[in-house]
Amino acid sequence: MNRPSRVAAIHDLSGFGRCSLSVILPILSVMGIQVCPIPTAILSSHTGGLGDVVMVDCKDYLLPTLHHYESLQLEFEGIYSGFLGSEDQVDSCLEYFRAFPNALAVVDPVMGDHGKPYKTYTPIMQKRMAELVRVADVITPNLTEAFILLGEPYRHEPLSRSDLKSMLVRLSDFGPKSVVITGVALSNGEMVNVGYDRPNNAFWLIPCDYLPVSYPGTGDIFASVLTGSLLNGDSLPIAMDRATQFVELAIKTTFSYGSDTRYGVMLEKNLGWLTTNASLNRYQIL
Ligand code: PXL
Repeated sequence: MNRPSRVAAIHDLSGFGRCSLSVILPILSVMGIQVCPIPTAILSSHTGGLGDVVMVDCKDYLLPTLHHYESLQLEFEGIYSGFLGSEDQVDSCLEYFRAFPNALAVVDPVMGDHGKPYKTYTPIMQKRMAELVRVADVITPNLTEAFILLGEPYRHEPLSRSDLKSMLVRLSDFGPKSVVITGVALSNGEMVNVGYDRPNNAFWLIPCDYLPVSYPGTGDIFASVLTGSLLNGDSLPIAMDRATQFVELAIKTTFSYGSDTRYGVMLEKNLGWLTTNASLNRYQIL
């Protein structure tokens, strides 16, 4: 193949606040991957505390767009879904995954954070997201989303390594070969991202430097770097390491400016790091 890998990115387009397609496009592009954005909804900003958001649901856009791409006989090496605007978009995403069975199927089951679902994620939406997870190769829930998928109440207390291994295995029982859970506090006080590579029965842990601050969009940034890295041939732990280090760099850069956290991380200042192809070795065995 003499063209860059191509990914269909089925996410919302939030105009302000640096999340979803606004960060996925530059990240995958700088990693040498062609992104075809397929907006699930258009919003004036993310829904995390910026007042009355204007939202247009693109539910009638997804399937005709798939049919157009099929008529062009386009090939995709990745199909990557995230924030969905409404329930029936789950069916449209399932059609995309079905149409490109050889593509890496990445589902970021965007549903909530800090123990709570996002405003637009009703219990029905949460249930339907679990259906999408079943057809994925890779899923990247944060801890809140992992508990929602497992149908268990959120646990605020730190988790043990064996709790996490059990969660990873039970999530991969849904179908995905690779499961990554982000933003986990361990019993020893460490913040980590953890992953499971089912075919190799390998559990991985990437330590994160903790700062007492949280920005919207960091889950989207993590999942896009992970997706780009996997498509570029990295192993799961190396891809997790790259994604973790990039999110950490973006957070630390932004934190140093003391900007309004609702505006997201200053991605523009750090994108270049993704072109360096640095050697990474921070991963550990979970
Ligand atoms: O980053 C997750 C996300 C994506 N899309 C929208 C959001 C959020 C998180 O708040 O509101 C519209």
